[in-house]
Amino acid sequence: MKIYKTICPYDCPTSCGLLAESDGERILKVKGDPADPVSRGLICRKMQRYEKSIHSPDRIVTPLKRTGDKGSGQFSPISWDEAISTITERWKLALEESGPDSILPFYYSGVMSLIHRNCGDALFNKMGACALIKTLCSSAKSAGYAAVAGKTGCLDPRELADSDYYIVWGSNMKATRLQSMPDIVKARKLGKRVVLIESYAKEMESYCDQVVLVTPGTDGALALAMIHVLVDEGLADLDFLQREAEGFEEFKETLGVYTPVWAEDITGVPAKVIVDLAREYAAASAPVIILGSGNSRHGNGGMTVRLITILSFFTGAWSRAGGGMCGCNTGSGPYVDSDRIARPDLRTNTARKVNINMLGAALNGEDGKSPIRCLHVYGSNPVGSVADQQGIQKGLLNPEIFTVVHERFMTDTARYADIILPATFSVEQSDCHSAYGYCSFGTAYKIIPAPGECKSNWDIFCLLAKAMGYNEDHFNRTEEDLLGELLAHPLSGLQNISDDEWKILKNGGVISTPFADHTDWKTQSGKIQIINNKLESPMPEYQENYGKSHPLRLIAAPSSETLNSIFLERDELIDRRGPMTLSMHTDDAAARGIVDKDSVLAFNDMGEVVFTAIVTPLIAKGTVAATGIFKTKQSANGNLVNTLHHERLSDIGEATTLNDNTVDVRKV
Ligand SMILES: Nc1nc2c(c(=O)[nH]1)N[C@H]1C(S)=C(S)[C@@H](COP(=O)(O)OP(=O)(O)OC[C@H]3O[C@@H](n4cnc5c(=O)[nH]c(N)nc54)[C@H](O)[C@@H]3O)O[C@H]1N2
Ligand SMILES: Nc1nc2c(c(=O)[nH]1)N[C@H]1C(S)=C(S)[C@@H](COP(=O)(O)OP(=O)(O)OC[C@H]3O[C@@H](n4cnc5c(=O)[nH]c(N)nc54)[C@H](O)[C@@H]3O)O[C@H]1N2
Ligand code: SF4
Ligand SMILES: [Mo]
Repeated sequence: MKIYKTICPYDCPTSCGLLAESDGERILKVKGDPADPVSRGLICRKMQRYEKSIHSPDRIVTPLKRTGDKGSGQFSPISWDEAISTITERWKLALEESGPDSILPFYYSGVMSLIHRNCGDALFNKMGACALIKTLCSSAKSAGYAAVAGKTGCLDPRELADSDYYIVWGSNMKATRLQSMPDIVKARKLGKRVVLIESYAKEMESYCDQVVLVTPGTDGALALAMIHVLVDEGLADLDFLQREAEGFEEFKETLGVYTPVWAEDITGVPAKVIVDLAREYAAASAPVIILGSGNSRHGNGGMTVRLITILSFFTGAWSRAGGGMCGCNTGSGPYVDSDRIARPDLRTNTARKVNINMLGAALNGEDGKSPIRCLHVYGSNPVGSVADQQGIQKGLLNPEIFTVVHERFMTDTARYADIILPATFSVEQSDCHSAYGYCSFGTAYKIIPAPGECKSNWDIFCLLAKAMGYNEDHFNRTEEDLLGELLAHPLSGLQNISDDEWKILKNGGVISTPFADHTDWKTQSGKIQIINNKLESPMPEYQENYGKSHPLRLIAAPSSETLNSIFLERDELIDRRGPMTLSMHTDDAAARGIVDKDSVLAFNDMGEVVFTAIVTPLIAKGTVAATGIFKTKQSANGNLVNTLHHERLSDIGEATTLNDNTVDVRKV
């Protein structure tokens, strides 16, 4: 029996270091690694029983080919040779008859370690296939933040201990930023205030001193009204703004109309609450805004984040320890050269670009481009996680489209595959991990052999490349070779680390690198960009989001028990999570004769979904929230919440607008 260091590979800001006990064949136990500089041993419930996922009896362990109708879920095992030759023959035919634009690789965040997430790019670049625009998560937030602050590092969450006032702005931290929860709890014990600005506050309410319920998609109006109060009452740090920001004077001229009374109408937040909030925020010395991604997933999401980021600069808090923003861009790294994985140099054509949020349109030829003939899905479950579920399923049923899914479990997407390839877990492969929420980086090496005939993303892409006749050396290496090459050519984030830290990376483990200098504005002009002339709307202003057709605004919130489609194989977590629920405000429920636990139908122009109602005052009026991603078999009519979501994109960042849809709801 031995204890091995490894790292959580999932899409979560921490990338926690783990200790896995193993006999070399199986993982027996998993716990948080106290030596991890970020999580310090605190990990979520999901990963405390990681071995249950790894050794789940539901794993797919051989390649499979479809034997029934598409979507019927009937498959029989085949050999790797047959799988690889079937796939590459279809690819070669499609390339010959329709060109590389007819081949669509599709991946997102199933595995976040750098090699296994990105390694397919090398093969598809060589092939000249479509390039996926990967904006399914928080690209509007990144774009909005960068529009103001460029590449300036915001707070690493470990700096939250120094803050003296906390605004948790649209984040269910209990689910998605577990390692920062102790900071919030401790801060309150020390008498510091924690305010939650949310559209759905059920999980976070008890951890905060005050809850401000805001109508989804209107946070920009709230930020503007707070700025209005700061300027109006002489609470803004004018010296700081005049010295450090571009466009402050012009922006100030526009603020007159954005009064708290104006914002009350839009946001549903009483004007007095806005005034008090602005005053408290200004009175703090080092206030921090911990920003989630929820309010960026709207048609106005980039502008909303711009406005919140601008607000964060109005008190000059950034120049004090613990003051500023957290959750945007820690400014860490880059640690390794991802081009060595993705190999953009292998591409000789200009790629056809397909936005990940518009998979249905691409598969159904609604984007006006030539037909997609081959789809290759890995590390993603688009039937569960992408907008327009019906459109995606329709595309997957098209007999002209040949679909390969590389998966660990029979997901709702895998059921539609022509060929399924069995995938590995993180402990069955080697890789490096760069946490996206912290200044940290780590390596984790293979601990146990993969069960049955499972293969890692890297191994499969190498097999496919060779069968395609691509004889670059790149495809002849092992993942350990590639990891060695990455570490041998470190980028700036690893250039000043100590010998001991190199030893950690050579043996497997996590290291932490210095926090950013929060006053080193990494923008083109070296100033904070209140006005950004590169954008279609240079002047920050209030813009409305999309959805208005139906009376209730629908948002999708993450679940504590699962992580997108990950962990759906774990009965104990699925039982805790319960049925597909839709939370709605007490008044909206009463107006529709709905009580708690009623079966309700949410509907709009896209379709209908059946949920179990949760009636609560802890949600903004006129809002409904669907938590978590489910399996279609848990749904009464096979439809999941993304049936109700349009493919529309955000204003900047080409991102998902998952929280910007409207529905009506009635009792079933
Ligand atoms: N347990 C668990 N952990 C996870 C995940 C998970 O599914 N489960 N997902 C992982 C992933 S992929 C990501 S991107 C992150 C999730 O990170 P984020 O998406 O940033 O999620 P949160 O910030 O926790 O939650 C978003 C919050 O925004 C709120 N919201 C939605 N629209 C609005 C709005 O217009 N205004 C305001 N003020 N609030 C709004 C929702 O109610 C929700 O509480 O977490 C990661 N970690
Ligand atoms: N309704 C709703 N929709 C959402 C969200 C939501 O909260 N609610 N969240 C949104 C967000 S923030 C995100 S980031 C996206 C995530 O969307 P996706 O990236 O599609 O993530 P998942 O749905 O978790 O599916 C990931 C799949 O990858 C597989 N996988 C894991 N590791 C590996 C591996 O090493 N190799 C291979 N080949 N496969 C692997 C898992 O088994 C899983 O089925 O979903 C978005 N969609
Ligand atoms: S899911 Fe998040 S909190 Fe849980 S172990 Fe992984 S990185 Fe840590
Ligand atoms: Mo995400």
